[in-house]
Amino acid sequence: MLTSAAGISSELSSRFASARRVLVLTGAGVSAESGVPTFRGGGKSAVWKGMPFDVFSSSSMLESDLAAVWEWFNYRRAVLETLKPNPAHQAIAEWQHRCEEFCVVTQNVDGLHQAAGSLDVIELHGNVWRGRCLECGKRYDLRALGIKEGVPGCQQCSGPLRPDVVLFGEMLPAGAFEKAAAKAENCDLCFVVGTSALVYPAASLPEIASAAGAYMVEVNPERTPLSHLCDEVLTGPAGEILPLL
Ligand code: BV8
Ligand code: ZN
Repeated sequence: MLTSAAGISSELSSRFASARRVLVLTGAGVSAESGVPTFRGGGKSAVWKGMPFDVFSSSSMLESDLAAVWEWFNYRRAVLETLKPNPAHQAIAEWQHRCEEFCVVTQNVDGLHQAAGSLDVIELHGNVWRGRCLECGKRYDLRALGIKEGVPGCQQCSGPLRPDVVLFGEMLPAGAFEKAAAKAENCDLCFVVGTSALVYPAASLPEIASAAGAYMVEVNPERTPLSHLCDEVLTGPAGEILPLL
C-alpha cells in the first residue's frame, strides 16, 4: 500500500489513464473545502442544540418531533444556500468525460456534485433540497417551496412533508445501494474520498470494490477503517489532491 502526501504515483497515473470503469465514493469530506461542516473527523462530532447530529437525523426523532427535524434541515439548507462546489467536486465532474464508464456514489445530501456538473450521481442518503409527502409520497423542490417555520404541507393532499433524506435507522432509497454495489463489483479503479467509513451500508461499498479486485485509492487527511484496504492512501485535502490527477 503506497502512502503518498500530495504526490500522485506513476502507478496511479497509468491506472487512471487506462481504467475503463471508474467509481468514486464520496462522503462529507469532499464538501469540506466548500465550507460544509463534516460530521466527524478532527476529533469532533457535529452537534445541534447540544445534541449529537444523529439524534436529529434519526427515524425516531422524525416520528417524535417532525418540526424539530425540519428546524435542523432548514438550518442545514441555510448554511448550504451560499456554498459552492470546490475543486474536488470540479475534478470529479471533469473525470466523467475521460472514462468509458464512470459513476459517482455519494453519502452527501448537499447536491454539490450535481452543481459541479456530475451526471447520474447515486445519492445513497437522499438530498437536502428535496421534500417528500408522508401521505402521498409527492416530492418537492424545497428551493421552490421557500419553507418558513414548522412542518410544510403537501399541496396535493395537505399531508405533512418530510426532508427527502435517509435518516439513521431508515432504509436507503429503493435500488440505490444495489445499483452502487453493482458498480463497485465491476469497477477497475475505485476512489474513496472524504468519508470516515463508519456509516453502513455505504461503508461496505469500498469493501465490495476491493474484494472484486479494483485498485483502491483513499483520499483523506486522516486514516480511516478503510485505509488498510487501499492500494494507495493520498493523505490530504481532496480539493488539493484530486485536481492533480
Ligand atoms: C440502515 C443523512 C437499516 C442525514 C446520513 C443503531 C440504530 C439505528 C441504525 C444503526 C444503529 N447501529 C448501526 C446502525 C446502522 C446505521 C449506521 O451505520 N450507524 C453507524 C454510525 C454506526 N446506518 C443506518 O441507519 C442506515 N440505515 O442501516 O437501515 C435498516 C434495515 C432494515 C430496516 C430499517 C433500516 C442509514 C444511514 C444514513 C444516515 N443518514 N445522512 C443527514 O445528513 O443528516 S449519514 C451521515 O453520515 C451523512 O450522510 C454522512 O455522509 C454520513 C457518513 O459520514 P461521512 O460522509 O463519512 O462524513 P464524516 O463527517 O463522518 O467524515 C468526514 C471525513 O472527511 C473524515 O474522514 C475527514 O477526515 C475527512 N475530511 C475532512 N476534510 C477533508 C476530508 N477528506 C477530504 N478532503 C477534505 N478537505
Ligand atoms: Zn401529499
